[in-house]
This record gives sequence, C-alpha cells and structure tokens, in this order.
Amino acid sequence: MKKSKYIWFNGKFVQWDKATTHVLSHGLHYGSGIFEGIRAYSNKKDTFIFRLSDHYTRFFNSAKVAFIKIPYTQNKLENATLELIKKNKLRDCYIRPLAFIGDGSIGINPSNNKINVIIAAFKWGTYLGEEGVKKGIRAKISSFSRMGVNSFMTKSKISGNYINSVFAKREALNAGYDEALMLDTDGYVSEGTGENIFIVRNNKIKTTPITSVLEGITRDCVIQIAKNNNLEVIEQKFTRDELYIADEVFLSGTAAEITPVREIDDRKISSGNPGKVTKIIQEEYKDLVRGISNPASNYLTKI
Ligand code: PPE
Repeated sequence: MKKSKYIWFNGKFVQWDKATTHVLSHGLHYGSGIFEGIRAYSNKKDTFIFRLSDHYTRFFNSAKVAFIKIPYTQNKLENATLELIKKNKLRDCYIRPLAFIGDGSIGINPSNNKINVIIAAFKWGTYLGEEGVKKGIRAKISSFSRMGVNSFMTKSKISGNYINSVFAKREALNAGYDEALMLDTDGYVSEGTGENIFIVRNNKIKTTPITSVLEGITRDCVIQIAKNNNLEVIEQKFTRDELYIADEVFLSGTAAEITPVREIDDRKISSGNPGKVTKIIQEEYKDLVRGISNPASNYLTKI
C-alpha cells in the first residue's frame, strides 16, 4: 500500500496522517463497522471505477444488516469517491470506504455514539501477488471453519466478521501457504479469506451458492463471463476432495482479481499450471475492468 495525500473523513478531505480516531471508538473494541473494497483501473486514455454503485449498494446493505445508520446518501459517497481519486491524482487504485461506530459510551450497546464514515484510496497491487496471478497460488484448507450464518451474517462486510479470516490467513501463511480456503460449519467448501472460489471440471464451472459466502461482485462478473463463453455454471455445495480432483481452481475478488490456485493441501491441481478456462476468465475480466472490451459498459464510472 502506498500513502495518498487525502482521506475523506466525515465529509472533509483531511491529510492522510491526520485521519485518526479516538481509542475508545466502539468499532475498535467490538468490530462494529462495515466496509467495502473497490478498484479503479485505467487504460491508455481513461480511468474508471469498476461497479461503483454496486459496491455502494452493498455498503448500504451491510449497514442495514449491522444496524449502522449512515449519515450520508449513497450519491454523496459515490461523488466523494470520484473527487477523492481526482484530488489524490490517482489512476489505478484500491478504494476502501468504512463506516464505524465512534466513541461516546463504552460497553456492548453502542447507544448514540456517532457513526463515522471514511473513504481512502491508494495504490495497491494485486492481493495474492503478481506471481500468484500468473502462476497460481498454493492454498491450504483452514483448521478454522467459516463463521456460521446465524453467528455472523455473511451478506454484510462487517469489520468484526473478518477476525475469522485473519485467523485463517495467518495460520496458512505460518504454515508456508499463500492462502487459506475455508469450509462452512457443515464441512462444505465455503470461500477464501477474502475471495470467492470456483472450480472447473469437464468444462463445467462450479461455485459455492451464496448461502454461506459473501455475494461477491467479482463472482458475479465471473458467472457472466463464463455464460458469455457458453460455459455452464453450477452454483452448488461441494466438498474438499472435489477441489483436489478439479481440473482448475481459481479465486475471485476485488483485491485478488482472478487468481489461479495451483496446489491445495500439497496436491497439485491438474498439471499445477493455470488452466484454460481460468485464463479466459482472467483475460476477459482484465479487459472488462479497464474498459478495453467495452468502454461504454455501465459498470464503468469515468473519472
Ligand atoms: N469473500 C470475502 C470474504 C471477501 O472479503 C471478498 C472481498 C470476496 C468474497 C469477494 O467479493 P468481491 O470483492 O465483491 O468480488 N474481499 C475484499 C477485502 C479483502 C481485504 O483483505 O480487505 C476485497 O477483495 O476488496
């Protein structure tokens, strides 16, 4: 991550280093915040934010689920995001909006503590590394289950939910892998710590239904690209051994983009190289987000 000049903080553009908050903020103690991850991409001519409104719609839905009342309209936050990128003179960047419950009273009940909203935008390379995107990553099934749907609510990007991902990610990295894959509480494959998961078998694509996972916006793009290429997409639960015998496995996410998985639990996936379908999806996703295949796409907001 590379520092930018400004962060939008409760309606104002403040210097990056001055965007601080009180140590008794409710969000810091109890994880009572919600966030988004968005990317902007450029081609030779223009810079576009990818699926800006879809991300802010999910932001407001997350807030609704988490009982956090955002004191701004969606339109205001979308415009602030555009302005922030301009002011920071950014082109390709990652955008992180966050709303969190501030200080006031202490204890689980947030009372009337203020809701703070920030938007940060900064340069951030692909999540699992350039090499990972090109050659594929090594993953491990986590010893941690993905949080149960009636303990944590997976349609919402609630800050506190992510401690489950933090545990799994650190365990995988400590064991020498690049990423953790998580099973749901029934033992079926769920998702990565910050990505949805896909497998390809006999030219059919399979992904987890959205019951136990985040409704990924990249996941939705993958499904559309696959269908445009006449590939069948099945949304169905599957087990860890189906991962091992898949022809291809890949992850999708705003931060991770499309990242192939070349090995899981020390079992090579096929030849151990990114597969044909993964490469098609990767290429078409790249051209879609940069406005190369369709600069007039309504997924793109020009800066
Ligand atoms: N599952 C989880 C748990 C998740 O956090 C993400 C996004 C996805 C799936 C994919 O969703 P989408 O980005 O809409 O395709 N993870 C974000 C945050 C990662 C982080 O480390 O922070 C992201 O990719 O921006």
